[in-house]
Amino acid sequence: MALQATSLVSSSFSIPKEGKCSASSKDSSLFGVSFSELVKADFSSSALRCKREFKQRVGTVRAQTVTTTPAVNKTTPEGKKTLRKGSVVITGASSGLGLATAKALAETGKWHVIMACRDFLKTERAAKSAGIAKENYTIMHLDLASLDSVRQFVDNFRRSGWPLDVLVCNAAVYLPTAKEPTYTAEGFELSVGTNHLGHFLLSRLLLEDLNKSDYPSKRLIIVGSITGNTNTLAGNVPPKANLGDMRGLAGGLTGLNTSAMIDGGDFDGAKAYKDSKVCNMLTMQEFHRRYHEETGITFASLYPGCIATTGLFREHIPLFRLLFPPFQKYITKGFVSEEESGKRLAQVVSDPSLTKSGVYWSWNKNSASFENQLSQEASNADKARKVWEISEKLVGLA
Ligand code: LMG
Ligand code: NDP
Ligand code: PMR
Repeated sequence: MALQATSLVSSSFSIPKEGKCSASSKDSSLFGVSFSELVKADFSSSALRCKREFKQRVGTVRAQTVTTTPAVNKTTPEGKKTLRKGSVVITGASSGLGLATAKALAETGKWHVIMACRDFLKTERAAKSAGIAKENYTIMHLDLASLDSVRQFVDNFRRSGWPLDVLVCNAAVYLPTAKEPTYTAEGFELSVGTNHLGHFLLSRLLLEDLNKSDYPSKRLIIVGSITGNTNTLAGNVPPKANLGDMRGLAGGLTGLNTSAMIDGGDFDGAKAYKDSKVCNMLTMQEFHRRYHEETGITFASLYPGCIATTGLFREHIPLFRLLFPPFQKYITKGFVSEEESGKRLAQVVSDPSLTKSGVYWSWNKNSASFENQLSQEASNADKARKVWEISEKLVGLA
């Protein structure tokens, strides 16, 4: 009975708070949004048109250089040209969504996955136990909580000779029980420093590499979340995301003379995570506005579903970790397995029908993708510009 009642709620409930929600969403998890037309781009014809040879950028470090091939490189006996393997960098591919996505992509045989992770051994073990074939992945060290490490990763990646066709900014930390802030190498509060600022620098630097790729559909994907969107029920569970006037961000989130929180308020680890997700979603849109037309790169974000079993909740209290999966499975119905979430993100990486830029993807209960609506704050163009401008100062790009 109770389950029926909640599923009824979940199929019809939406918060009409910001004027963007439909009254009868068909989603399983209270997205409160309307469906939009999916764009059916003709991927294969653009692949055939693309004949530019991939030019190896770094010829000096021979030992680490792999042979790369142009995007359209093989001709079958019937005379049809086929696409070369795509090359995708996924941050935080050592567990959860990132690992499941790496596995899903590697299994197609069409992708080489560069797993950009802070713990090399853990990643190697994870890749092996997930059964990812050796020839389909490479591990490279990246600690997003250090801007030096981000720059080092970019150098190493360039030396490796792999092209960059898709970049997935997936890694994150969530510190819901922390009483005091902790900090990155440069002294930024750890959640926003890792989830947003580390990725901001990484994606700004690698934009150039994406731009050089001759792959027919180049993409930059930044993982967002429902809990950063206050136009949903999940986004209204306290503490709510709110960037305020960003005085804390402008002050460098140091927690010394300025606040460790973006809005300048008292430290709250759960809020810092949700704020960081808002920054992720705003950054994707600002990239789209600034670079989509000029580069043709697809910029996208997504909510992959509630993957209640991942390492993201490792810092939460044991009772939460015990109850959260059944709560999401049977009450909110927002639960999704790691495997399913990996397939979803893999779609955003490679599905020919998901080439539209500037989109925040979500999935309905039948696991069909749709363009979701972001909250007012997470779609505010002025805030996006401000996050961009402050962030580029903090990471040393401006
Ligand atoms: C904060 O607390 C912590 O303070 C912070 O440190 C951090 O951990 C943060 O987001 C992480 O959480 C959140 C706390 C406050 O939420 C809880 O911990 C909820 C536990 C209480 C459980 C209530 C019963 C729910 C159903 C029982 C199911 C059993 C399984 C339990 C599994 C628990 C896993 C979560 O949260 C609150 O203040 C509770 C009130 C939240 C209400 C959501 C607000 C919605 C606003 C919109 C109103 C619409 C109402 C529609 C009704 C829909 C019906 C579902
Ligand atoms: P996990 O904790 O399983 O994965 C997070 C990954 O990020 C791990 O690989 C972790 O590495 C890595 N990471 C953390 N800090 C750093 C760092 N400083 N440098 C490099 N890598 C780092 O969580 P999920 O798979 O759940 O999270 C993946 C993404 O999905 C996140 O962006 C999250 O916000 C998002 N998301 C998750 C939801 C969920 O319900 N789980 C819902 C919506 C969005 P290590 O293994 O070394 O710890
Ligand atoms: Mg939430 C109605 C649906 C729904 C969905 C899809 C989520 C997703 N959550 C929902 C509802 C609720 N949650 C309700 C009604 C409550 C109060 C009981 C609730 C509570 C809750 C907590 C305490 N939920 C949480 C937490 C966390 O600590 C997680 C979090 O906020 O991390 C930032 C979380 C989440 N709920 C989700 C999702 C996807 C999360 C994981 C966080 C994320 O990556 O965004």
